[in-house]
Amino acid sequence: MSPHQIQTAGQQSSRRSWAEPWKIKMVEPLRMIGRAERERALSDAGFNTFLLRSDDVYIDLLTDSGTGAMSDRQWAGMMLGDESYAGSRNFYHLEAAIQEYYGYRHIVPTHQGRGAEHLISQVAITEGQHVPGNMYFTTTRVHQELAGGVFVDVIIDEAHDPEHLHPFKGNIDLAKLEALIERVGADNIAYVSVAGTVNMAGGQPVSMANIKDVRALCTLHGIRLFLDATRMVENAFFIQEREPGYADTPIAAILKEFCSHTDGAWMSAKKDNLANIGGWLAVNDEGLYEELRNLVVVYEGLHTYGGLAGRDMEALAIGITECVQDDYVRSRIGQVRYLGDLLVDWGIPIVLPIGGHAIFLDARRFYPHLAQDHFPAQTLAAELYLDSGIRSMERGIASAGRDPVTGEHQYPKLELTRLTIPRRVYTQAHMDVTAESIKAVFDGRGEVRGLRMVHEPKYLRFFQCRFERLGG
Ligand code: PM9
Repeated sequence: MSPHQIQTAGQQSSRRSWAEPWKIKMVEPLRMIGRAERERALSDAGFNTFLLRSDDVYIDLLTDSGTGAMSDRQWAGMMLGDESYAGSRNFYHLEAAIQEYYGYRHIVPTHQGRGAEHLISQVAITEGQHVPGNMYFTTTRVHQELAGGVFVDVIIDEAHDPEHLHPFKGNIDLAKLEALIERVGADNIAYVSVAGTVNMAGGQPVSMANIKDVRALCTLHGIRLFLDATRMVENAFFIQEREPGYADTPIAAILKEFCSHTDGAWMSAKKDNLANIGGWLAVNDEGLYEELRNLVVVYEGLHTYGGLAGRDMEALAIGITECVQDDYVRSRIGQVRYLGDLLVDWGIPIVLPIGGHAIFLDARRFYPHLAQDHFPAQTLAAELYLDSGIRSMERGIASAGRDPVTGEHQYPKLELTRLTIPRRVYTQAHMDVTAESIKAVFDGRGEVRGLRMVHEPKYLRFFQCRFERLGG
């Protein structure tokens, strides 16, 4: 473990390397286009990496969402798809897997995470109610706002500091939550929205102690507590590693214990669950389930498929059993750390501690001469693509969008460029190539000018907005 990493409960004194608990059976060729073609591709994409064609990308670290490699068992499961409109047997496999590993009673499948966010927001939020959460996430917040909710950030302050080494930077600040309850009243709080891990903070975990405290506070005030379980398996790994008393508890058991402190969860199954598409909602309350099961037929599909093919549900059910295996999670996070450690050793500013799914470059420290209005994190993503064809994602001012009341840009403290590691896809050599390209961009940082936004869509603007280089 390198010196910038925090001390952990189960830390080994002698070096023992991790290796992936799988071998490669099928490969997909990669193509690297030349610098002049990359210039053209980036300009055609309006300097937005979401608008690049994947054929023009070399190593794709845009997202870990739906980009993982499925196992031979998952592919075999695809052949067992029961494509009946109603009551597909694959739904019952999925339901059983979620019940076994996450522990919730009732399951509603959705086409992906935001389908689930839409349903829970429509059912659980009344116009004007507040929704406290541990930092915003783009799609989560937009659905809460479209349902009339007002998102309130109640994460601990350390989460907004990219250099702070707090072991659980995803924790909810109990004092902030209590102050909100005091100010608006428990009836004006739709639910508490807790994500494990916290994507926008750098993939930072929530501790078991914190979720228990939040649970107790919610119970005291009669407020529901829902979990964004998208990367909760990775969160469980950090609890095992860092929280006293969990070093010998399997990740699967930690996951189930954590979920038991919440009333339900929504899920983008394209991440932890190792599926290329899919999502789900899970709740314990019978009445709430009845409402969700009814609404899903309006927006997604019947309650036994929710927008998914039978074969996708089968692959997802198998992915759930695979993603909670300790050796798999250790190697997955080990690969993220491998990349992060290289960058730290070379003095490149990243969010610490290194999180679960990605390395987040700190664009403020990378380009201290660029104002936030000039989109430093977007600029960095563009420069990295130009250098090597590696695709990353902006997680700063463009992602934060505008304040729904004032219409002004929201200025997040964190201005980050995310290098997201797909699951079971790239090798250590790809991480080396990535780190070397970042180093080259870092060495040329002084000459870089920023961007200005020239096209801005109304919703989730970061996906489709376009930029031009400042100064032409
Ligand atoms: N996250 C990501 O790349 C997909 C694109 S949004 C930039 O990080 C959380 C914590 C997520 C998430 C998606 C969703 C929505 C909910 N919660 O993409 O609709 O990270 O399946 O899930 C993305 P879907």
